[in-house]
Amino acid sequence: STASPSSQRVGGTFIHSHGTKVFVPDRIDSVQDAVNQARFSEKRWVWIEDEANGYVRAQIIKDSEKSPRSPRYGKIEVQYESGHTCLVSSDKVYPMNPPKFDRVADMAELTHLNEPSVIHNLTLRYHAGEIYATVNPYRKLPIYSQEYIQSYRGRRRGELPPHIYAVADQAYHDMVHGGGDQSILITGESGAGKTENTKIVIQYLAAVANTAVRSEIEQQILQANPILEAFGNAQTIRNNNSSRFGKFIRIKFNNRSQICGANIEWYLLEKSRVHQQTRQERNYHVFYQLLSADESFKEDLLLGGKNARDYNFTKKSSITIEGVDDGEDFRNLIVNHYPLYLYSENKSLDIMGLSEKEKFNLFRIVAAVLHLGDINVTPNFRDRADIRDFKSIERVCHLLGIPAQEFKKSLLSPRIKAGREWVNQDRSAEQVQASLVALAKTLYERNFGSLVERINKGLDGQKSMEEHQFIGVLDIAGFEIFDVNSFEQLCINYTNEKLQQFFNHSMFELEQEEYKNEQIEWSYIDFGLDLQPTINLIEKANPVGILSCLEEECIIPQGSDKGLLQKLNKEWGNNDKSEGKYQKNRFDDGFVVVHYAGKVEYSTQGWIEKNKDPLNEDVTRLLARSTQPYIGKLFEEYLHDNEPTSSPIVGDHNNVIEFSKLRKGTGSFRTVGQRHKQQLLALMNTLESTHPRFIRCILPNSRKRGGEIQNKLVLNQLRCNGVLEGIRICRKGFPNRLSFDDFRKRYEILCPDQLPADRFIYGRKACEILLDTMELDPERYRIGLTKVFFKATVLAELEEIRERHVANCMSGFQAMCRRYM
Ligand code: AD9
Ligand code: MG
Repeated sequence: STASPSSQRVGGTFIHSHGTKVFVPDRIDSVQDAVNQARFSEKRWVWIEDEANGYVRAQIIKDSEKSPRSPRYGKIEVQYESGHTCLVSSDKVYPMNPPKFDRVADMAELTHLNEPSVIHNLTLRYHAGEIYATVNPYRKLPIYSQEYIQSYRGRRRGELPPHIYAVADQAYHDMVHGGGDQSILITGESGAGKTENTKIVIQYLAAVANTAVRSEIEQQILQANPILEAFGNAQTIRNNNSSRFGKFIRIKFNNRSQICGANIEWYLLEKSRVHQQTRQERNYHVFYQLLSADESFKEDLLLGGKNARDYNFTKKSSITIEGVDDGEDFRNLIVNHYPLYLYSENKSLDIMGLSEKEKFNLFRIVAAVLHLGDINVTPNFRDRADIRDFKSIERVCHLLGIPAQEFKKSLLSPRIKAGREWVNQDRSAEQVQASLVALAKTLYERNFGSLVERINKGLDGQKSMEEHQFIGVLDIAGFEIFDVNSFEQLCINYTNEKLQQFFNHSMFELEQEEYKNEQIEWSYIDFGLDLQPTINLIEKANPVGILSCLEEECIIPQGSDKGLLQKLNKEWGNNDKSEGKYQKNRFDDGFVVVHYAGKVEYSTQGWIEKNKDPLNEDVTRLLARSTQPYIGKLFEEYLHDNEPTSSPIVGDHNNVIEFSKLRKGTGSFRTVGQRHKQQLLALMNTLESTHPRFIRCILPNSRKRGGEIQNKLVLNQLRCNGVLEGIRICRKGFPNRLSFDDFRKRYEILCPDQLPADRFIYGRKACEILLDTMELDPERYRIGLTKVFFKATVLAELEEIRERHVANCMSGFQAMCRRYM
């Protein structure tokens, strides 16, 4: 594939906005363009809001009546392309950009900056293979070749069409030239292309930032991805390789701007997938990969002769993914990245530097989790649980290095504290089942955490001492609004609310910086503040926000989901404290939060449990003393946990499960919510110290297919990913600008004879004269030191006038030609 980006362009003007340029051609070039333009100009085309399709085209037949008494007041008569005419409310009608704006590279440049125009433009670009302003193509495009990398190297943004390479290159360029640490934030909904683009950014940086020989560290960084994906990705309805965790990768550079290390931070691994998946989805890839491994390897993990159809945690949902060979993936995982048997001598292939033992331990846990899922708990007499198949227990215990009898006893009848005494309490079958599931989830998550830690150790080497600057790449799930939204959605939406606030703040900070530099009249607005009430509602400690309230409810002995909701309603329900961001929900089983992306109804069912993450502590104490050091380390905080503690013992509503005691200290947080909040605050601190860049990925259709774009789906994402929020803010400022010179060149034609040709006139003065003559409302533009700034839509109108003017001249010219031919 040798296609290279073309940037051949004919005469015209670059209009600047947000540091980017858009090209407006001077003359209409091809016949087709001229025809399109003429057709467009004949009629007044608009977009009409439409329930089913988002927006449809129509033309205005008659404007609304001015008099409020007229029945046609506020109603516009339009004709659809089908020929059908009707009256629509004027707030459902949006102006359409002339065709010359079709496929404009930067959305912010559209002069009619409205939702339908953005979608229309994205659609046109998508079909032309111009996927950046990012739209997932779902097919291989010849745009990631070496030629491409070379062509983007060191070029200024705007010189070449938008591309993820351009963003990566700018970040690198800015870092090298004294711009400090950089970050690239990639968001979008599941399947939109975040992870693919993250990999592309890292590849690009590895390609441009090294010396001739590819260093070991760069290979390690590139190889970290397949390892993380095996353990943290799974097939879902939306994406065959869906990341079930968020990550922030820091690429570290030395003072010669060479890569000298990296670090990965992870967020919110979806633990529940370990024990349940919907029918068309899968468990984490590694389960199927391991079960497709060579028999000799499986035998050591007591999986000999078995496959994914044999285990409870894998057999209930889909087993294979079209086009994916799990066996081959496993060989790639261990041979290339974990040279388990073949090349263990050969250090150069042992890219991540894991020892045999370390590799085996990772799979030891995966196998143990599979075996845990197969322990069959049955009710005994008087509702007490029993496990009849002792072999199933022995398999797990063999792998985990703990005594089987004790494990069984701890499961069926754990020690709990009653008053001052420790007593054994019998459990029901459901309770034992639940604690097995909780153990499987925790084992898997801790294994994942330990893997990332180990990868980080490899990536950091001794070279991290040289760290001078970094470029961070964030790949994290976008806003989620499902039919039923739970605690997981609150965590992810809270994250996105914070990221959006950061976006608003930094983008428009820059914008306003430019206003200041140009000394135009403008009173500063902090657009980040718009989102503050929602953020307060979620994270504040006083008044007690949602997370803190949940925290409290998890501590008190009788805490319950109902109790949580009652407290929230009491705290936030009846007053203006939340500034309208908190509302009671319809069924009284949860609440509604007004996010920037829309209202989300959360159901609070199961929150206490989800947040506390209960574990059978008798079992965790056993694990802490495992004969396998790796296992012991995963649970080391339980090692000296024999003594009754003075902190209140937390029982659940049935008062039977002994929850993790309240635990403070480094690394282990009390609850899921608290861990996430801390991590998020740390992330935001890091991001705030960088120069950020934002990439919004958009899923074109929900069928995992190429060449198709679904309007409504795209519209929803634009709303959720803040593009429309950005447009809203843009409208308040002066999004379009032209240098004095460009403005004069382009629009002088509209005011013939105003500027004397023989006399030199200073740029600013010339602009003032022209703008005066045009009788433009002074509120709609500002004259800076070097540029004229316009409110949204002003330039579009000027363009239209200019177009008509040029067309008139042309027809006059043609008439003249005809006369003389
Ligand atoms: V999730 O939140 O992890 O479920 P992502 O990460 O947003 O999601 P991902 O990057 O995994 O989505 O992309 C989904 C699929 O789209 C990939 O497996 C590819 O098949 C496809 N894709 C995405 N981007 C590109 C691209 N630039 N070129 C070709 C792509 N295919
Ligand atoms: Mg992903």
